[in-house]
Amino acid sequence: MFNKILIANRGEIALRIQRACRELGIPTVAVHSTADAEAMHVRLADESVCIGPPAARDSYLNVPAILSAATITGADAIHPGYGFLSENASFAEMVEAHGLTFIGPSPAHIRMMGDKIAAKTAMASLGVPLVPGSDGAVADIEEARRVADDIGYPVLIKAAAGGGGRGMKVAFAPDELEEAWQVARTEARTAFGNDAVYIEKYLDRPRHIELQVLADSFNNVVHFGERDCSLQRRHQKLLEEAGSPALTAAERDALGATVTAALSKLGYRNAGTLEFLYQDGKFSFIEMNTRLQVEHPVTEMVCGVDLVREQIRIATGRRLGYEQADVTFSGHAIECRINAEDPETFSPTPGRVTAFHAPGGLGVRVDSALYAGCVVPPYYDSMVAKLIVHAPTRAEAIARLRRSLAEFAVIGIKTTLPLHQRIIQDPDFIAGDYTIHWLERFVARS
Ligand code: MV4
Repeated sequence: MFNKILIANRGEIALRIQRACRELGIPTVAVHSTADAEAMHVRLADESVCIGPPAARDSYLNVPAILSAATITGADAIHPGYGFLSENASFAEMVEAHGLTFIGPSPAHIRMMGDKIAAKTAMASLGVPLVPGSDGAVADIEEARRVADDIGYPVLIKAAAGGGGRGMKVAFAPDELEEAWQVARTEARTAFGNDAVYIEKYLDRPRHIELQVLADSFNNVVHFGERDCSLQRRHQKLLEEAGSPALTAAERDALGATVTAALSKLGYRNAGTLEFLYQDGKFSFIEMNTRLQVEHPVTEMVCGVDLVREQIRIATGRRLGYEQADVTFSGHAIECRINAEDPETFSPTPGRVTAFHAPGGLGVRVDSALYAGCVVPPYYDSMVAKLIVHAPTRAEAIARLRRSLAEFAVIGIKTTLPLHQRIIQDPDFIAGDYTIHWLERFVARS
């Protein structure tokens, strides 16, 4: 086991990782910017190192400062959390070049999945279903036209270096293709410095369903079921569920069997999430995330697993020690992301939290680094808390969510708590009847 772990992150996820480390008896090092000197993740760590000024590029993305902090404190592993350096293959390589362990997948797998074309090519060759589309990159408009005519309109042009919704353009008919092609290429080149693009059939009303996996260093791979992350606005998720209200246990088992077999052949290691679009009873792989995700707690609640503990054990070379048949699913979990944002305009609302009261009771979990008197700085992501509820059925989880949201008090700054209260009262939400487009329309009509 590691002697000391440096956590290269801030906020609630830094606390989440500290908690797993503490239960394993491993001391932690926090890193922080000057803006976070009073932050909870610094206060709760065994040691802390200031790594730079507020701007993330000078602190939480400052690789030399983070590696120096690990060296001077004698840390032997780095957990990157999510965001920041978590999917930076070069960072993972540098961590290993310094004789430290990167708690995550191999740099080669991080790099492969960062290239959406390489990811799709690999998954297709391993039998994972894809959306109909181009076989790899599309070189020019003539080829784009042939592919689009072949798969049929509407089509979506995507950047190989994209992901998370950046660099996508739809063409609903042949006369829109050339314009979409030019815009997508130019955006890919300017945003990512890589103008490689590919084409897919555009699915018009999918759900966003992702599968959580863990893999050890001996090609043992297990999955922990799906999360439904369809409730998003501008590619920012607001609420996630495990399991999906749209799937049967048989559909989950079949997808899980395909995915775990594929990742075992690929030699993938540590935690990963495969993103699928689900429409008309079919799953289509779109991307793979090679990090711990924000919404991992809903999976932890229904499976009774500590995913961060598992990540750390895997990184030390331990075997998983259980099989797919040992993973069981119990009840239903829902997570609300509470952001420091105006619930109507979504503009960020940094500032001082004058009072803070988190809900509690059976089946309620709050992951947050807020405390009464803390300051939410303006420099980072606006998510300040995650409220996760777990109950035997989805209906009971919604009831528990309603009472927990009513108990939750974050005073001094506006948050998205009132928006969640409205969402969970909507008949479509209560029926589980929504796609990736539902929330944008809900926000627009209210
Ligand atoms: C799609 C799609 C429809 N058809 N691909 C957006 C982010 C990136 N991860 C993939 N995305 C999409 N790919 C095909 N072939 C619709 C989206 C999409 C989306 C996907 C998941 C969650 C939210 C979304 C919001 C808008 C569009």
